[in-house]
Amino acid sequence: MNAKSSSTGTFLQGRACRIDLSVPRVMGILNLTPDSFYDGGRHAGVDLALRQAAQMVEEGADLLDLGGESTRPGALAVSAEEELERVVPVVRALRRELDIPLSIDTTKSSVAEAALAEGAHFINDVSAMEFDPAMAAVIAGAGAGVFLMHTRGTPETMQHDIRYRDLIAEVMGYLELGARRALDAGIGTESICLDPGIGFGKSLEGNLAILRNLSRLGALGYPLLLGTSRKSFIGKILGLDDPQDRLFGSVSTVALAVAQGTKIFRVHDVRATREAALMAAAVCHC
Ligand code: HH2
Repeated sequence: MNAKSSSTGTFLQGRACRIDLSVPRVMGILNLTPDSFYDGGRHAGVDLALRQAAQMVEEGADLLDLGGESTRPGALAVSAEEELERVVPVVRALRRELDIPLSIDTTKSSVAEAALAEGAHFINDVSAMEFDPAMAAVIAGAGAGVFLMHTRGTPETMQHDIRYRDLIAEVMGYLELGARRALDAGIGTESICLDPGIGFGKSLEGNLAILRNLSRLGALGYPLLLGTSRKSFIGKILGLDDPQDRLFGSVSTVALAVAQGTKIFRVHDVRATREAALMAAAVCHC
């Protein structure tokens, strides 16, 4: 199957799991970090993480995304050892306690490898496997699925220069390159999902331009993941400094993205997102 034919396909293949994309899907965020911009410190440690995961499953999450390193603008990198300590015990516990596909938000192949060995199903790499040259082979070797996101620079530097000659073309080129890296390593077309990276090296206007052009990004031939949840561009438009207040703004972006064919939403608020996405899909037949 080539990339084009997979755009009309209705599933995303992970390691030993398949996500049906005939309706929009919700990826619940589970940050195991002390410093994430919204939920930092809230779910660190196995017990708190399990409780939050169970709550998201109850609310209708289709998969969970576990992160051991914040990627908010300005965040400092953490060591692989630290990230492993945060992520691996939670993957182990979740695999024991809950039946839901797990994605690991990491750019480090050693973290990906350990989490996949514990039974994780997908890797979510915010550098589209650019930062760690060993990443693609690790994912291919485990037969896992991958979320490839556009960024420019590391979280520490990505907001230093947010000017583009043609933002949409650059994002598309970067994601195509990531998909090529994946295919060359032996990851199947049906295991690749792309993400334009809202807030990663983008201005307010850039984020809005992406949200207006999701159909163009979809034409790359892979399903799209979108992460707008409670991000600062919503706060800038609505005058809401506290991420706590940005739920309604977040949910409205989800409905608009469903109308343009986006399939998976990475969010903190599972129930609100799911209901908005399903309503939008019913209206738009998508
Ligand atoms: N956004 C964040 C982290 N990982 N992965 C993908 N694929 N797409 C995104 O938009 C995305 C992501 C940042 O959000 P969050 O995890 O809530 O915060 P932090 O990076 O501070 O942990």
